[in-house]
Amino acid sequence: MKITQVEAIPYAIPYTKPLRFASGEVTAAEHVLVRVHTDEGVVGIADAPPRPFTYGETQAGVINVIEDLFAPHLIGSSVLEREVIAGHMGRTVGNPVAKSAIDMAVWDALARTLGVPMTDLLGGWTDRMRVSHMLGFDEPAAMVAEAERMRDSYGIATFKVKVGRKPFHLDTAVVRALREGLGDDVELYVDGNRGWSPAESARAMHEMGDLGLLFAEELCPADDVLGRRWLVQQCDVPFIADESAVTPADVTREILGGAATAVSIKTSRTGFTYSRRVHHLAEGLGIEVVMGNQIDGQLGSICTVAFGAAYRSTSQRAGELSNFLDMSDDLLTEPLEIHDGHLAVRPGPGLGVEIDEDKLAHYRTDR
Ligand code: MUC
Ligand code: MG
Repeated sequence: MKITQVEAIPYAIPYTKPLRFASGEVTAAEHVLVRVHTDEGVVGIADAPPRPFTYGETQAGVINVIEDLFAPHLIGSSVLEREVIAGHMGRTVGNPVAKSAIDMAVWDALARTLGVPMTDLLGGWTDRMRVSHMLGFDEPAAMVAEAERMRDSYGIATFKVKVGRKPFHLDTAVVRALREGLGDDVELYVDGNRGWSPAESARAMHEMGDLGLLFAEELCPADDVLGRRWLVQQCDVPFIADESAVTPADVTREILGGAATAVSIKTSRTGFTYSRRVHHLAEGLGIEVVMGNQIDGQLGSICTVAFGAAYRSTSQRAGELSNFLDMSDDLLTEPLEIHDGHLAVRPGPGLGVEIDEDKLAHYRTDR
């Protein structure tokens, strides 16, 4: 079970439909595929999607930190030593996406070595999750058409609407059009990616008060400390901490400080090791969790559903699992499929997915 090699491979796959939101935009998946090889010939895989606008990481930076700082320590370690590996990576500050990809690739190598599916190894609660689709900025009619397409083609009935534009009426008009167009059977929630001030957020939430929203997420910066607490206190739906709560300690601080009342778990930024800690913490605090999306491709999405399906509380709400539908292609031999609004885990050992070597050769950018 000893690690013999670590690969960090950059690749780029264009989006058919770029995603735009208050803190940035993504037009191509410029990610890093991480592969951890063991002396038994097992290969664990995971994806690192750098998000400079959220965590400051870049594709080149992810590769550098893995090759220069993490890989030398990993070589010779056992894939059972997940806590030792996490502890060593923890000596480097930041870099959540790079650390998480290593962590999940090590877990995948372990699960493949044991011959068990990842969800079973993590917790084994269920084998699928309901899917929530993220709608990026556009005109109201285009966003309604997109949601209808997702509902009609994939059975998706939960939508996270990107908000945070100025003036805020641009976004409240979209949410109203979605509710009117799709009716009361769909679940809607909003994510501001810190785009509004606390006062704008409060006014926008008031204006959408009759639209039956499920949650509000990161409407204003958590650094607006008192303003955000004031906003959260008057919010009548759970207020999700996403990019303001990257570590378990951040979650504790944000929840106890009144900056949020729920948390988004993203395996791309907390791997499996720290996502478990966030999940346990949320259970102890008695707050809701949502499995979030770091603008993941198919490999990242299978990690999210593998974790989300493993536990009762992480599989209650729809998980953000459909971003890959907006990409022009992907790297897996058998593409993920969403049916009846659900994404299932793969039954094989580990994550149960394999990389298509021809596709990787085509999209990798280091050769
Ligand atoms: C989200 O939930 O915010 C956009 C920025 C980011 O870091 O993740 C995405 C989705
Ligand atoms: Mg968010």
